[in-house]
Amino acid sequence: TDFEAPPTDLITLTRHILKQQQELGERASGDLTMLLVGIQVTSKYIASNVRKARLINLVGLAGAENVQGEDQKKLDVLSNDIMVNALRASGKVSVMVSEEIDEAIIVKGSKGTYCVVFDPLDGSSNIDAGVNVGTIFGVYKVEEGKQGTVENVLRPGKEMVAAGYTMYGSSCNLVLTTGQGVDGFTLDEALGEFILTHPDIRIPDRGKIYSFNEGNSLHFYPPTLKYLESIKYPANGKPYSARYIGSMVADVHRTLLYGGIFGYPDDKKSKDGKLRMLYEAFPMAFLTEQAGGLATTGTQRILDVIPTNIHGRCPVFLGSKNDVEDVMKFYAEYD
Ligand code: AHM
Ligand code: MG
Repeated sequence: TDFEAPPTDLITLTRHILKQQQELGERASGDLTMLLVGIQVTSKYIASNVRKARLINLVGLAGAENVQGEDQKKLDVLSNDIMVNALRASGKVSVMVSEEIDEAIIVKGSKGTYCVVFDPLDGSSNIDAGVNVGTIFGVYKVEEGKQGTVENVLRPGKEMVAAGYTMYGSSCNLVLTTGQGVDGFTLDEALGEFILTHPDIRIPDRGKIYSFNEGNSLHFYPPTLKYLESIKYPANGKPYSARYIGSMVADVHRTLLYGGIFGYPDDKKSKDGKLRMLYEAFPMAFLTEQAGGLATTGTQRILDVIPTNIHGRCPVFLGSKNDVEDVMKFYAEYD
Protein backbone atom coordinates (compact mmCIF):
# COMPACT_ATOMS: atom_id res chain seq x y z
CA THR A 1 0.00 0.00 0.00
CA ASP A 2 1.08 3.55 -0.65
CA PHE A 3 2.49 5.54 2.22
CA GLU A 4 1.38 9.11 2.41
CA ALA A 5 3.50 11.35 4.61
CA PRO A 6 1.43 13.37 7.12
CA PRO A 7 1.23 17.11 6.55
CA THR A 8 4.06 19.03 8.23
CA ASP A 9 2.52 22.50 8.19
CA LEU A 10 -0.64 22.23 10.27
CA ILE A 11 -2.85 25.28 10.60
CA THR A 12 -4.28 25.14 14.09
CA LEU A 13 -7.23 27.27 15.13
CA THR A 14 -4.95 29.37 17.35
CA ARG A 15 -2.53 29.99 14.46
CA HIS A 16 -5.45 30.93 12.21
CA ILE A 17 -6.93 33.40 14.71
CA LEU A 18 -3.51 34.97 15.40
CA LYS A 19 -2.96 35.43 11.67
CA GLN A 20 -6.33 37.13 11.28
CA GLN A 21 -5.44 39.41 14.17
CA GLN A 22 -2.07 40.30 12.60
CA GLU A 23 -3.82 41.17 9.36
CA LEU A 24 -5.87 43.76 11.22
CA GLY A 25 -2.59 45.36 12.35
CA GLU A 26 -2.67 47.95 15.10
CA ARG A 27 -6.45 48.04 15.17
CA ALA A 28 -6.48 44.67 16.91
CA SER A 29 -5.74 44.56 20.63
CA GLY A 30 -5.48 40.78 20.76
CA ASP A 31 -8.46 40.58 23.13
CA LEU A 32 -10.73 38.84 20.63
CA THR A 33 -7.93 36.38 19.92
CA MET A 34 -7.65 35.56 23.62
CA LEU A 35 -11.40 35.22 23.90
CA LEU A 36 -11.70 32.84 20.94
CA VAL A 37 -8.81 30.77 22.22
CA GLY A 38 -10.72 30.53 25.52
CA ILE A 39 -13.89 29.36 23.74
CA GLN A 40 -11.83 26.76 21.93
CA VAL A 41 -10.76 25.23 25.24
CA THR A 42 -14.36 25.05 26.49
CA SER A 43 -15.31 23.21 23.29
CA LYS A 44 -12.61 20.59 23.86
CA TYR A 45 -13.71 20.06 27.43
CA ILE A 46 -17.42 19.83 26.53
CA ALA A 47 -16.54 17.44 23.69
CA SER A 48 -14.69 15.19 26.08
CA ASN A 49 -17.64 15.12 28.50
CA VAL A 50 -20.18 14.48 25.73
CA ARG A 51 -18.11 11.54 24.56
CA LYS A 52 -17.86 10.01 28.05
CA ALA A 53 -21.38 10.91 29.19
CA ARG A 54 -22.84 7.42 29.07
CA LEU A 55 -19.87 5.99 30.94
CA ILE A 56 -19.75 8.49 33.78
CA ASN A 57 -23.50 8.81 34.35
CA LEU A 58 -23.82 12.25 32.80
CA VAL A 59 -26.92 11.35 30.80
CA GLY A 60 -30.43 12.23 31.91
CA LEU A 61 -32.06 15.12 33.70
CA ALA A 62 -30.47 17.49 36.17
CA GLY A 63 -33.78 17.94 38.00
CA ALA A 64 -34.47 21.58 37.17
CA GLU A 65 -36.11 23.61 34.42
CA ASN A 66 -34.42 26.45 32.57
CA VAL A 67 -36.00 29.82 31.82
CA GLN A 68 -37.70 28.43 28.71
CA GLY A 69 -39.51 25.90 30.94
CA GLU A 70 -37.51 23.03 29.46
CA ASP A 71 -36.04 20.25 31.57
CA GLN A 72 -32.32 20.72 31.95
CA LYS A 73 -30.11 17.77 31.22
CA LYS A 74 -27.02 17.13 33.30
CA LEU A 75 -24.85 17.90 30.30
CA ASP A 76 -26.68 21.21 29.68
CA VAL A 77 -25.84 22.35 33.18
CA LEU A 78 -22.25 21.13 33.06
CA SER A 79 -21.61 22.73 29.65
CA ASN A 80 -23.11 26.00 30.84
CA ASP A 81 -20.88 26.07 33.92
CA ILE A 82 -17.80 25.28 31.83
CA MET A 83 -18.53 28.21 29.49
CA VAL A 84 -19.43 30.72 32.21
CA ASN A 85 -16.33 29.93 34.25
CA ALA A 86 -13.95 30.08 31.31
CA LEU A 87 -15.40 33.29 29.89
CA ARG A 88 -15.42 34.97 33.29
CA ALA A 89 -11.79 33.94 33.84
CA SER A 90 -10.72 35.25 30.43
CA GLY A 91 -11.03 38.81 31.70
CA LYS A 92 -12.18 39.84 28.23
CA VAL A 93 -15.93 39.55 28.78
CA SER A 94 -18.24 41.96 30.57
CA VAL A 95 -21.67 40.53 29.66
CA MET A 96 -22.79 36.97 28.96
CA VAL A 97 -26.12 35.52 27.93
CA SER A 98 -26.66 31.77 28.16
CA GLU A 99 -29.70 29.81 27.06
CA GLU A 100 -29.60 28.11 30.44
CA ILE A 101 -29.65 31.28 32.55
CA ASP A 102 -32.63 33.54 33.07
CA GLU A 103 -30.86 36.89 33.38
CA ALA A 104 -27.86 38.28 31.53
CA ILE A 105 -24.65 37.71 33.52
CA ILE A 106 -22.85 40.97 34.18
CA VAL A 107 -19.25 40.24 35.12
CA LYS A 108 -18.68 42.60 38.06
CA GLY A 109 -15.61 44.80 37.81
CA SER A 110 -14.72 43.42 34.38
CA LYS A 111 -12.94 45.75 32.00
CA GLY A 112 -13.60 43.20 29.28
CA THR A 113 -14.59 44.77 25.99
CA TYR A 114 -16.66 41.86 24.67
CA CYS A 115 -20.07 40.29 25.28
CA VAL A 116 -20.66 36.63 24.52
CA VAL A 117 -24.07 35.03 23.91
CA PHE A 118 -24.22 31.25 23.79
CA ASP A 119 -26.20 28.06 23.85
CA PRO A 120 -23.78 25.79 25.71
CA LEU A 121 -25.31 22.53 24.50
CA ASP A 122 -27.85 22.82 21.74
CA GLY A 123 -30.01 19.90 20.64
CA SER A 124 -30.28 18.39 24.10
CA SER A 125 -33.18 16.13 23.08
CA ASN A 126 -30.55 14.19 21.12
CA ILE A 127 -27.99 13.75 23.91
CA ASP A 128 -29.18 10.51 25.43
CA ALA A 129 -29.29 8.80 22.03
CA GLY A 130 -25.73 9.78 21.20
CA VAL A 131 -26.85 11.94 18.27
CA ASN A 132 -24.93 15.13 17.35
CA VAL A 133 -25.23 18.11 19.64
CA GLY A 134 -23.29 21.38 19.65
CA THR A 135 -22.34 24.69 21.23
CA ILE A 136 -23.36 27.94 19.49
CA PHE A 137 -21.83 31.33 20.28
CA GLY A 138 -21.87 34.95 19.13
CA VAL A 139 -19.66 37.86 20.17
CA TYR A 140 -20.45 41.60 20.36
CA LYS A 141 -17.99 44.34 21.18
CA VAL A 142 -18.99 46.51 24.13
CA GLU A 143 -20.29 49.90 23.01
CA GLU A 144 -18.54 53.05 24.23
CA GLY A 145 -19.93 54.14 27.58
CA LYS A 146 -22.22 51.12 27.92
CA GLN A 147 -19.83 48.89 29.85
CA GLY A 148 -21.51 46.05 31.67
CA THR A 149 -25.12 46.68 30.63
CA VAL A 150 -27.63 44.36 29.02
CA GLU A 151 -28.19 46.92 26.20
CA ASN A 152 -24.90 45.66 24.81
CA VAL A 153 -26.54 42.42 23.73
CA LEU A 154 -29.93 43.80 22.69
CA ARG A 155 -28.44 44.59 19.30
CA PRO A 156 -29.08 43.17 15.84
CA GLY A 157 -26.98 40.23 14.74
CA LYS A 158 -25.30 42.29 12.02
CA GLU A 159 -23.32 43.97 14.81
CA MET A 160 -21.70 40.73 15.96
CA VAL A 161 -17.94 40.65 15.45
CA ALA A 162 -17.59 36.87 15.58
CA ALA A 163 -19.80 33.80 15.70
CA GLY A 164 -19.47 30.08 15.43
CA TYR A 165 -20.41 26.66 16.64
CA THR A 166 -18.77 23.46 17.72
CA MET A 167 -20.43 20.23 16.68
CA TYR A 168 -19.94 17.13 18.81
CA GLY A 169 -20.50 14.34 16.32
CA SER A 170 -18.58 11.54 14.68
CA SER A 171 -15.85 14.17 14.73
CA CYS A 172 -15.69 17.39 16.71
CA ASN A 173 -15.83 20.38 14.36
CA LEU A 174 -15.52 24.06 15.16
CA VAL A 175 -16.80 26.47 12.50
CA LEU A 176 -15.98 30.16 12.90
CA THR A 177 -16.46 33.54 11.29
CA THR A 178 -14.96 36.85 12.30
CA GLY A 179 -16.55 38.53 9.30
CA GLN A 180 -13.83 37.40 6.89
CA GLY A 181 -15.51 34.29 5.52
CA VAL A 182 -16.11 30.99 7.28
CA ASP A 183 -13.51 28.40 8.24
CA GLY A 184 -14.00 24.92 9.67
CA PHE A 185 -11.66 23.04 11.98
CA THR A 186 -11.59 19.42 13.11
CA LEU A 187 -10.37 18.37 16.53
CA ASP A 188 -7.36 16.07 16.34
CA GLU A 189 -7.81 14.34 19.66
CA ALA A 190 -4.24 13.01 19.75
CA LEU A 191 -2.89 16.56 19.44
CA GLY A 192 -5.71 18.23 21.39
CA GLU A 193 -5.81 20.86 18.63
CA PHE A 194 -8.42 22.06 16.17
CA ILE A 195 -6.88 21.77 12.69
CA LEU A 196 -8.07 23.78 9.67
CA THR A 197 -9.83 21.20 7.49
CA HIS A 198 -12.51 23.31 5.77
CA PRO A 199 -10.95 26.62 4.70
CA ASP A 200 -13.29 29.26 3.29
CA ILE A 201 -16.57 27.32 3.34
CA ARG A 202 -18.87 28.44 0.50
CA ILE A 203 -22.44 27.23 0.48
CA PRO A 204 -23.66 26.09 -2.98
CA ASP A 205 -26.12 28.53 -4.60
CA ARG A 206 -28.75 25.82 -4.76
CA GLY A 207 -29.10 22.54 -2.89
CA LYS A 208 -31.23 19.40 -3.05
CA ILE A 209 -32.02 18.95 0.64
CA TYR A 210 -34.68 20.49 2.88
CA SER A 211 -34.57 20.35 6.66
CA PHE A 212 -37.79 21.20 8.54
CA ASN A 213 -39.72 19.55 11.37
CA GLU A 214 -42.64 18.72 9.09
CA GLY A 215 -44.40 17.10 12.01
CA ASN A 216 -45.55 20.64 12.76
CA SER A 217 -47.34 20.94 9.38
CA LEU A 218 -50.76 21.07 11.06
CA HIS A 219 -49.72 24.40 12.55
CA PHE A 220 -47.75 25.82 9.60
CA TYR A 221 -48.96 28.93 7.76
CA PRO A 222 -49.73 28.83 4.00
CA PRO A 223 -46.39 30.27 2.74
CA THR A 224 -44.43 27.54 4.52
CA LEU A 225 -46.84 24.81 3.37
CA LYS A 226 -46.86 26.06 -0.24
CA TYR A 227 -43.07 26.26 -0.29
CA LEU A 228 -42.72 22.71 1.03
CA GLU A 229 -45.23 21.51 -1.53
CA SER A 230 -43.20 23.19 -4.30
CA ILE A 231 -40.05 21.21 -3.45
CA LYS A 232 -41.85 17.92 -2.82
CA TYR A 233 -43.98 18.01 -5.98
CA PRO A 234 -41.80 20.02 -8.41
CA ALA A 235 -42.67 20.49 -12.08
CA ASN A 236 -39.31 18.96 -13.09
CA GLY A 237 -40.11 15.69 -11.32
CA LYS A 238 -37.02 15.90 -9.08
CA PRO A 239 -38.13 16.44 -5.49
CA TYR A 240 -35.74 17.48 -2.71
CA SER A 241 -34.49 14.98 -0.12
CA ALA A 242 -35.51 15.39 3.53
CA ARG A 243 -32.89 15.47 6.29
CA TYR A 244 -33.79 16.63 9.80
CA ILE A 245 -31.67 15.82 12.82
CA GLY A 246 -33.32 18.15 15.33
CA SER A 247 -29.96 19.58 16.40
CA MET A 248 -29.60 22.98 14.80
CA VAL A 249 -25.81 22.73 14.78
CA ALA A 250 -25.85 19.49 12.82
CA ASP A 251 -28.63 20.58 10.47
CA VAL A 252 -26.87 23.89 9.75
CA HIS A 253 -23.46 22.22 9.41
CA ARG A 254 -24.81 19.91 6.71
CA THR A 255 -26.56 22.83 5.02
CA LEU A 256 -23.31 24.86 4.89
CA LEU A 257 -21.39 21.95 3.37
CA TYR A 258 -23.97 20.41 1.03
CA GLY A 259 -26.34 23.32 0.42
CA GLY A 260 -30.14 23.30 0.61
CA ILE A 261 -32.39 24.88 3.20
CA PHE A 262 -32.95 24.63 6.94
CA GLY A 263 -36.17 26.08 8.35
CA TYR A 264 -37.85 26.59 11.70
CA PRO A 265 -40.83 28.79 10.78
CA ASP A 266 -43.28 30.67 12.94
CA ASP A 267 -46.63 28.90 13.02
CA LYS A 268 -50.10 28.99 14.60
CA LYS A 269 -48.71 27.56 17.83
CA SER A 270 -45.39 29.41 18.12
CA LYS A 271 -45.82 32.99 17.03
CA ASP A 272 -42.07 33.65 16.70
CA GLY A 273 -40.97 30.10 15.92
CA LYS A 274 -38.78 28.19 18.35
CA LEU A 275 -35.19 29.26 17.83
CA ARG A 276 -33.69 31.93 20.02
CA MET A 277 -32.42 35.05 18.28
CA LEU A 278 -29.27 35.87 20.20
CA TYR A 279 -27.58 32.50 20.54
CA GLU A 280 -29.20 30.38 17.80
CA ALA A 281 -30.56 32.45 14.90
CA PHE A 282 -27.99 35.30 14.80
CA PRO A 283 -24.76 33.27 14.94
CA MET A 284 -26.07 30.81 12.33
CA ALA A 285 -27.35 33.63 10.10
CA PHE A 286 -23.97 35.39 10.35
CA LEU A 287 -22.13 32.18 9.36
CA THR A 288 -24.57 31.48 6.51
CA GLU A 289 -24.23 34.95 5.01
CA GLN A 290 -20.45 34.83 5.36
CA ALA A 291 -20.50 31.54 3.44
CA GLY A 292 -22.47 33.20 0.62
CA GLY A 293 -25.96 32.05 1.63
CA LEU A 294 -29.03 33.85 2.97
CA ALA A 295 -30.91 33.85 6.27
CA THR A 296 -34.42 35.29 6.58
CA THR A 297 -37.42 35.25 8.90
CA GLY A 298 -39.51 34.91 5.71
CA THR A 299 -40.04 38.63 5.47
CA GLN A 300 -36.86 40.16 6.91
CA ARG A 301 -33.11 39.56 6.96
CA ILE A 302 -32.44 37.82 10.28
CA LEU A 303 -29.34 39.88 11.03
CA ASP A 304 -31.45 43.08 10.90
CA VAL A 305 -33.90 41.98 13.59
CA ILE A 306 -33.57 43.99 16.79
CA PRO A 307 -34.03 41.84 19.90
CA THR A 308 -36.07 43.29 22.74
CA ASN A 309 -35.53 40.39 25.13
CA ILE A 310 -32.37 38.32 25.62
CA HIS A 311 -34.25 35.05 25.17
CA GLY A 312 -36.47 36.30 22.31
CA ARG A 313 -37.19 34.06 19.32
CA CYS A 314 -37.55 34.52 15.58
CA PRO A 315 -38.51 32.39 12.58
CA VAL A 316 -35.52 31.02 10.66
CA PHE A 317 -34.98 30.00 7.04
CA LEU A 318 -31.34 29.74 6.05
CA GLY A 319 -29.13 28.12 3.47
CA SER A 320 -28.42 28.26 -0.25
CA LYS A 321 -29.16 31.64 -1.80
CA ASN A 322 -31.60 30.40 -4.46
CA ASP A 323 -33.46 28.13 -2.07
CA VAL A 324 -33.96 30.87 0.51
CA GLU A 325 -35.06 33.30 -2.21
CA ASP A 326 -37.75 30.77 -3.18
CA VAL A 327 -39.17 30.80 0.36
CA MET A 328 -39.12 34.59 0.39
CA LYS A 329 -41.21 34.62 -2.81
CA PHE A 330 -43.93 32.57 -1.11
CA TYR A 331 -43.89 34.91 1.88
CA ALA A 332 -44.09 37.97 -0.39
CA GLU A 333 -47.20 36.53 -2.09
CA TYR A 334 -49.03 36.15 1.21
CA ASP A 335 -48.01 39.46 2.73
P1 AHM B 1 -32.70 23.30 22.60
O1 AHM B 1 -31.91 24.58 22.68
O2 AHM B 1 -33.66 23.14 23.71
O3 AHM B 1 -31.82 22.11 22.41
O4 AHM B 1 -33.66 23.45 21.31
C1 AHM B 1 -33.13 23.90 20.10
C2 AHM B 1 -33.22 22.79 19.11
C3 AHM B 1 -32.44 23.07 17.85
O5 AHM B 1 -31.16 22.52 17.92
C4 AHM B 1 -33.25 22.36 16.80
O6 AHM B 1 -33.10 22.97 15.55
C5 AHM B 1 -34.65 22.48 17.32
O7 AHM B 1 -34.55 22.68 18.71
C6 AHM B 1 -35.45 21.26 17.07
O8 AHM B 1 -36.74 21.46 17.54
P2 AHM B 1 -37.92 20.39 17.33
O9 AHM B 1 -37.61 19.27 18.25
O10 AHM B 1 -39.13 21.16 17.67
O11 AHM B 1 -37.88 19.99 15.87
MG1 MG C 1 -30.66 25.57 22.02
